[in-house]
Parts: sequence; C-alpha cells; structure tokens
Amino acid sequence: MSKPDVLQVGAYPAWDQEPLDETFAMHRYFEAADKSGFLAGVGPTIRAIATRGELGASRAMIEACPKLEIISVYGVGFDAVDLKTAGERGIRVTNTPDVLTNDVADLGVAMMLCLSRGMTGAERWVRDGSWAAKGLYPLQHRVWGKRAGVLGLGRIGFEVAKRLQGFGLDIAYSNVTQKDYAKGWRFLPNAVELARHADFFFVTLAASAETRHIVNREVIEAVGPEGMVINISRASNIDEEALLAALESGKLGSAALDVFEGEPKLNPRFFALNNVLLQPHHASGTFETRKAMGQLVRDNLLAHFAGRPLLTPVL
Ligand code: 8YV
Repeated sequence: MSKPDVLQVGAYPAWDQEPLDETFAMHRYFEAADKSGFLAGVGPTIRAIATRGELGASRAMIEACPKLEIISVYGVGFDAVDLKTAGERGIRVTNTPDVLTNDVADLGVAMMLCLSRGMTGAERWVRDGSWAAKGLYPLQHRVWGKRAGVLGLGRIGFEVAKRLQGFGLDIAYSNVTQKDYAKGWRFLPNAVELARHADFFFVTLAASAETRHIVNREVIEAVGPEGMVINISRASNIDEEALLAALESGKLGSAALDVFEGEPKLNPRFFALNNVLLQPHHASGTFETRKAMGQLVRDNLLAHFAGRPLLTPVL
C-alpha cells in the first residue's frame, strides 16, 4: 500500500524526520524555491499537512490540497492554522499540548528572574573584566514577595502561577472564566485591572483573532515604569508598537520576550533597548520536550490513517 502523501511545512530534527520518511511520503514545502509552484504540483496528492506552531497552514495552502484530511501541528499554538477553512471541509487538526507546558512555564519564570536580577549583564560583567576593574555589579531588583499577574490561566498560565507561588508572589489572574483550580489566586476581570495589580505581567493566553493586541497601550502603561511584561505566548497578543514606545519612553520598566512580530526578523528598535530580555522563541526548546512533541505529531497522523481516535484533537 502506498505511503500517505504529507506536506511538511517546516523542518524537523532528524529524530523526527527519519520515522516520518519511513512511514509517509514527505513533501518538503520549506525546501522548495518556488513554493506556490511546488504546492500546485504536489497539492492534489496531499492527504495530511505536518506543520509547526509558528508556521501553521494558511487558507491558500489548505485549498491547494483538495484531498487533505488532517493537519498535525508541532506545537500547542494553532493560531496560524486557518481553522475556519479546515472546519468547512471537515479537516481534522491536532496540536501538541501538555508535553510542552512545563518547559514553557519554566522559561517564562526564568526570563522574569534573569531580567529582574540583571543576569545577562552580570555574566558580561564577569567575562569582560568589569568585576575586577570596576568592582561590584550594579544593584538589581528582587522578585520574591512582589505581585504577579497571569493573563490566561490555561495549562501554561496555571503552571506559571504554580511556580510563582514558590517565590512568595501575590498572584492574580485574568481569564475568560474564573477557574476553580486557581488555588486562592485573585481573579481580576480584565487585562487592565490585572496590569494595575502586577509587577510581573505574564502573557500566557492562547492567541487568536479575538486576543490580538489584548495587551494594548493602556494595559502596557498600567504595568508601569517599575513593571515587567513577560510574553511566552504569541507576539500577536501584544501591540508591539505600543510595547516598543513604552519601553523607549520608560512608561514600561522592562520586557522579557520569547516571541516577536515578524520573527525571526525582529524590529531593530528592540536591539537599542537595555531594558529587555530577548529570547528566540525557544520556550519549548529542550531535547526532551521537542522529542515528545514530534512523537505526538506522528502518533496523531498514525492514528488518523489507522482510523483510530486522534490523541490531541483541536478540530
Ligand atoms: C513550538 C510554539 O515549539 O508550541 C507552540 O505553539 O510556538 C512553540 O512552543 C514551535 O512552534 C515549534 O516550531
């Protein structure tokens, strides 16, 4: 029996690519010089799309594949998949939740600590000889005992809040609904009130058209000149122009960011700032987690083609 034809939107590590190649006829979209020509050529044979969270599957890509049955996303965020088009055609969609939740939460808390305590500058202070030449590193800001706001108490937001408890932070959250598992954390009804509460403002909600720029200028300025925004969700959840303006003017104290509009090409204004921590969208980027994500991508595809229930369906 011939292998199902799968459109591979982005690169995967060798430990994922090999089993995929063994089981499926993988068509490497990301390697094609003429992507629209490539899609026109292979699209009619494609039964599945294997993509990544930040790459998704556009309406045009889906429509170029008339036999498409399933879209398997390597990542928890499926905001780059045109769910409306997929839903209209009864195309299944899967993602890789849970396996990456703790890594993403770990990096969010690590970013807060690293930026608040000036750890990247301190590393340079040691390495460039400043410690010996100039003495003590400049004082930074403590984390423990301050106030945290978590915007979006889903899987990742919940794990972030759990970790923050260990630092004795006064935790509040905002979410579309109050969560009974919120363990005594204060519920605040919207992002602005949460920002007013927070010294550390975590953006952890799933991105969608409805959440675009939910962290707007008003919210950013409510976090304030002593506050920090930490984004481990999607850049689209924050008005990046307003964020840059507030960081440049001092209306926002600092920002720790793992995601950016236009990534991996950032707005160069970020590079002129000394009150930001910039990370390359690697919150789930550990060997252990990425191997689990790749396995889940494959297991969903295998389940689909075997007629078994999908492991982690979105649609
Ligand atoms: C993925 C992400 O690792 O999970 C997501 O949605 O954005 C990341 O954690 C990334 O998309 C993999 O390429």
